[in-house]
Formats: sequence, C-alpha cells, structure tokens
Amino acid sequence: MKLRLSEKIQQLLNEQLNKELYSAYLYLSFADWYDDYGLRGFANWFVVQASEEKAHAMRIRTYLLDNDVKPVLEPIAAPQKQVSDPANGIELAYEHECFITDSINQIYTESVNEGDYRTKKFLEYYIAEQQEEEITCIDMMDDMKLFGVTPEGLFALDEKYGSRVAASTSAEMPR
Ligand code: OFO
Repeated sequence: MKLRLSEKIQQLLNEQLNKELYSAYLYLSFADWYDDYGLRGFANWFVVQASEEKAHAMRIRTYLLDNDVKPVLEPIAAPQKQVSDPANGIELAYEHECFITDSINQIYTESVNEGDYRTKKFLEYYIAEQQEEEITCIDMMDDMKLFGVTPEGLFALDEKYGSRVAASTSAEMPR
C-alpha cells in the first residue's frame, strides 16, 4: 500500500514529535528551577505546560499511526537552557515557543508545497496553539515587569500561576 505521507513529511513530523517531547523535558527542568527557588506556583505552571507538550507529541504520534506510519522515537536531548532568575524562565520559554512556531511553519509550508492538505489541516491546531502560547508568554513577561519586581508582587503572581490546571487530556490526546 502506498503511504499517503511523503518521506519528507514523515521525517519532519517525527522530528516535531521529538521537539514536543523535548519541550516537555525543557519545561520540566524550568519547573525544577522554580520549585527549588521557592516559587511553587511558577513551578506548577511549567509542570502543566510540560504535560501539554507531551499531549502535543501524542497528537503527532496518533496522526502518524493513523496514516500507517510507525513513529521513530529518537533520544531526547538534555535541556539546553538554564533559568537564571524568575523573569528569565519566562523569557526563555518565549524564545523556545518562537523556535517551535518556526518549526511548525516549516512543516506547514512543506505540506502546502506538496499539496498534502491532510497534513496542512492537521497542523492548523498547532498554528493556533503556538499563537496562544506566544501570547501567554508575552502576557507573563508583562506581568513580571509590572508586578514581579517586588516580593509582594512576585508572591501574587506565584499564587496566580499556582492555580493553572491541565486542560482535559481527552481533547488533547486522541488515543
Ligand atoms: Fe507544543 O506547544 Fe508550544 O511548544
């Protein structure tokens, strides 16, 4: 049977699966930093983010399998970015999200060029998700500039981020 996804799309999606798992790993390391620093609310926010990243990886896994492609699970690299202070973790997250957005856009461009409208449609979820995540990081960077500069403000932000809960996994993880 002829596979519906080109070699190139398969390869890019496999790489993206790895990048999503790496994102989970990276954000878990950020959560560790905040937890160790004493900001448990920020740590919670990053733990929830890590679980969302894993859900993004799972969606790609499902898509590949639904198209008769066995995912290739490559090693996940150790986190490359180290948090240096409470505001820095958010800035690093924003940088990383921009990197992921570029990566998704690259696969989207390839799918358009190939006329692979199935993959193009699949990727629309990720395009919307990336926009949302970049905006969230920008809002958090603003929060830090406005309120994170005093202990009271930082305490309030920690409470706010501590209330984040994971989105329903049934919508995120189709299998
Ligand atoms: Fe996977 O959502 Fe951003 O990175």
